[in-house]
This record gives sequence, structure tokens and C-alpha cells, in this order.
Amino acid sequence: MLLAALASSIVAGLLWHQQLWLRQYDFQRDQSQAQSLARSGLDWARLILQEDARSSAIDHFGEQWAIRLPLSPLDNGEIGGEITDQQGLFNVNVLVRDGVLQQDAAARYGRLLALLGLPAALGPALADWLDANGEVTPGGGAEDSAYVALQPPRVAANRSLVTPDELALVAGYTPEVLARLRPFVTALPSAAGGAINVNTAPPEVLAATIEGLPLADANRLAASRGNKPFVTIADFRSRLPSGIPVNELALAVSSAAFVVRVEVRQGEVRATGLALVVREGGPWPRAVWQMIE
Ligand SMILES: [Ca+2]
Ligand SMILES: [Ca+2]
Repeated sequence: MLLAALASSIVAGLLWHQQLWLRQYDFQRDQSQAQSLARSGLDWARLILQEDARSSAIDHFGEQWAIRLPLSPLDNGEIGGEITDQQGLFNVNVLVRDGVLQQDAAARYGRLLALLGLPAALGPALADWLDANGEVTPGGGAEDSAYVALQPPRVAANRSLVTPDELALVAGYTPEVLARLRPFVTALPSAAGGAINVNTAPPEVLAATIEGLPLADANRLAASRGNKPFVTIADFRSRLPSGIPVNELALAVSSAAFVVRVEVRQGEVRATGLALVVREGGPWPRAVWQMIE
């Protein structure tokens, strides 16, 4: 009787282990499939961007790359994704070049902060985070001595940001500030250039980039490009209100940098692929960074 009970409990134990092992096996198989699909999704997006560069000289929201793919069914799962242009956003890395604060870029960033109703001190704080020196920039700067007192203690990076998520480390960049700021800013390597794509920039970024352009006019420009994208900077300028000087070097009608996001579900497992892709005129858009998780 005892032996029989023992035997049956051993069998139950074995079965349970087998179940567990099978579930683990399923999970690992789904996980590796999900991650591999996410990677393929990123490559597919790079192909779309390569094709786009072949077929058009400008970049706007009416193009194929801008179409978001909603989660769509595939065998035992789903896949979806989107490509978002980064050249329409304010690249925070232009604030500092070769370790030195750039006053014109600081002025543009200051205008953006004001348009978004954010404190002006966020400008100098970010400048000090990026610049190479240890001197506190007037108007709200913060260097190492301010950071060692924070939780967690840290020191200023004194270099460009790799991703905009690093903004969360900078003094004053609270979750509330970031929620307001994030849709308008990005962090790009110098290879992407600093010009703003007037076909994709939010009105706030247009108004911040072009001194003297009221937000209401920037809104009108953004509405007009929906039907008729800007084909050249001259075209953009002809549709600006008269009398507003334009620094052509700060503007573009095309984009070199895009963030690709791919979401995958395979069985019970989810995977995300995220990459910053830069078109540099080479045969294949380069991933500056890529994450699969
Ligand atoms: Ca294009
Ligand atoms: Ca400094």
C-alpha cells in the first residue's frame, strides 16, 4: 500500500517535471522565435528606408515608411511596428560641439522650452551635462557638485547622449518634464547632421528653429504640408510669412535618422526590437544602436 502510494507519487513528480520542462521548452522556443522575428522586422524596416531613399529625395508623412503597421496575426503570434523620423525633432546633442556650448543651438532649445511651458533652467542644465568643462552655465546649470548630492549620486556625462532616455539623469528632467518634452526631442550622432526636416517637424520645433516664426504660423505650415510636402527649402521659404529670415543650414526637406520599433508576440512571449537607423548614402542604412528584448 505504502509502496504503491510512493510509486504513484514518484510518477506524479516525474510527470510534473516533464510538464515543467515542456513548458520551459515552449517558452524558450517562443522567446527565440520572437526575438528573431523582431530582428527580421528591424531589417525589413531598413529595407523600406533603403527603397525610400532610392525613390524619393524628400521625406514626408505621406511616404510608405511613415505607415504604422498595427499588430497583425502570424503563426501563433502577432507582429507590428513603426518607423518614426528623428530629423523632425530637436537633436539635444547639437547643444554642444567638440565639448563647447553652441549659443545658437542653446537659443533654439530655449525657445522650444518656452513654447512647451517648461523652465528655462533645463537648457543650461543639459548644456552642462553635455559640455566638457566643469564650470556651471549661468541660468540653471549643474555640474558634478550638484549631481553627487542627488539620488542616485552621479557625475555629469560630459559627452553626447546615445539615447534620449538618458535625459532622465539630468538635473530637473523629472518624469513630468520628460512626458512634456519627449515628443519633441531626440539624441542623434553627428553623422545624422543637425538640420530639421520641415516636412516632419512638429509646429513647436519649427517655431523654435526659426526665430520670429509664431506658433500659429508654424501650425498653418504643418497643416499645409499635409497635402503638399515641401520639395525644397526654397519652397518652404515661399510659404513662410514674409519678413522672417531663415538659416537654410538649419533646415532640410529630407531625413537621415529614424527610430524603428518592432513589437512581436509569439505564444505567451513578447519581444521588442528598437533601433536607431541612419541613412548615410551608403548601400544599406546603418543601425547606430539596436536593442532586442
Ligand atoms: Ca523619402
Ligand atoms: Ca559646464
